Amino acid sequence: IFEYAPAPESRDVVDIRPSYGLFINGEFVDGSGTPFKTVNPASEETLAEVASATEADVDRAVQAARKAFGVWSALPGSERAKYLFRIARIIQERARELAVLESLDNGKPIKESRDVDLPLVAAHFFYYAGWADKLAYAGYGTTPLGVAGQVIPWNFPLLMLAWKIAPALACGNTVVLKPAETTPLTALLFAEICQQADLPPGVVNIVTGAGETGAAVVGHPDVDKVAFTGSTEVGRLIAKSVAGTNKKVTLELGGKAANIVFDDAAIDQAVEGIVTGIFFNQGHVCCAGSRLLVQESVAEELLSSLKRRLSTLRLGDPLDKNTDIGAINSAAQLAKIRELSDTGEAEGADRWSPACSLPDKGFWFPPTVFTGVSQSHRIAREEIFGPVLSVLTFRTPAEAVEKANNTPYGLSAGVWTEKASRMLWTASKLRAGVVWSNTFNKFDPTSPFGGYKESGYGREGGRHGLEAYLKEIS
Ligand code: TXE
Repeated sequence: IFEYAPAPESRDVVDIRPSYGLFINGEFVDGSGTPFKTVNPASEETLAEVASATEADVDRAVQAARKAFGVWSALPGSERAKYLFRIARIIQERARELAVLESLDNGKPIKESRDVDLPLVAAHFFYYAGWADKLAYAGYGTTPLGVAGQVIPWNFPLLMLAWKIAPALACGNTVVLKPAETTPLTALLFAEICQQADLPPGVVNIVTGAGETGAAVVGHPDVDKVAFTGSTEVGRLIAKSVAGTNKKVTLELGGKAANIVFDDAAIDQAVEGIVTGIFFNQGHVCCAGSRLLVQESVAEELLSSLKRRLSTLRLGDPLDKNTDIGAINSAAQLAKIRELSDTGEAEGADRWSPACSLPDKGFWFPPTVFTGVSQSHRIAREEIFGPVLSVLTFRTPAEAVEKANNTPYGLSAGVWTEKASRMLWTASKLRAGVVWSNTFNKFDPTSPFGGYKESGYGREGGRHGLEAYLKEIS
């Protein structure tokens, strides 16, 4: 750890209200449930009190969305595009405010919310705005589904909102979206942006609350499409609850991605990719490269280089522009990371973290590497969703593929090699929705994203992401 001068971003760029209502039919209204508090995970201070939507509130939101569907779906695609372009531009104009609020509510470093999340959020609205008047050429039907019920997690609050809302609106659907209970604030600021863009009332509705609110959205009989990103457990519940209905469903669930490093890889480049793969966003990433599979002959060299690199990471205040590792999003998530890491040690793996002091207040976990991990260990099988890397070794490409695929998940993977033939062979054998080659955690609105096996089904992003929001071609 080396010395550096703190460079804090100003918290004053964002005006956080003491309390927030639900956003229904273009207005902020009271919720009927007991309001809840959202806290800054880096300090545990309360940021705001937020309304909780009951089943009756969700019903009001769905009715508003249903009514707005008539108007919105009847607009020519070029008119819908204008609104989406306007929203995209306002997001760019207010990017600093949104990034600071995202870091305050989520705990992620400002350099990530500012340089990764916000540019991608705007890019999704620009990208799907571009599709709105070209759907007929895409080879899909051009008829929207109706009202989309969307439930999102806390790891990329605004980006997950963009993944869900931008394609839904471009295709002519209206939405009722429920943000996660630990990170509702940027979705509520987005609601203000919808007002600023003069979006017709009811096209976007935001209902805040816990799991019960999410269940009410998903279970509402007048919702035509369900889009969920979150845990595999809740994904299963949702799949069961919509079984037998006509609702179209996409589920984006957990992961346990392998990041495979072959002996001919550019080691320094691979080290950067491993760091990005698992320590980006504190490892709160469904496609995180949480299992490093390294070829035995280069394992020692790679690990010592990785440990050196980890010793330069700065953990601390998410609003400091130098910070690489921010806070864990909640006490519950911290408890889960601790529990699984302790299991790693108890099952015999070797634990290592760079010297780093953790702040007294807030939820923190140091970057952690486990070596000597075997495939049966819980830390090799279960999603930790934190800054914890499990290292396994392999001797042959076939063994690498066998280990990489030995997981109930199948969201993503990374392959590091200078040989194109090896890259292509390995990628073709991996059962994962995304395979990155000599890079990791690269996202782009033009690329489809989604899982195999217990990582869910359906694709979001790119041209494929439109399919989820349109009726099949008849
Ligand atoms: O997820 P939940 P949690 C994984 C990760 C993490 C674990 C638990 O491993 O440690 O899940 O996180 C709403 N019907 N991922 O508990 O509960 C909930 O309010 C409808 C991976 O936060 O799945 C929130 O808005 N909705 C993941 C959203 O679902 C319900 C991202 C996600 O919360 C509901 C997050 C219900 N019955 C966690 N119960 C990824 N794929 O990126 C809860 N919700």
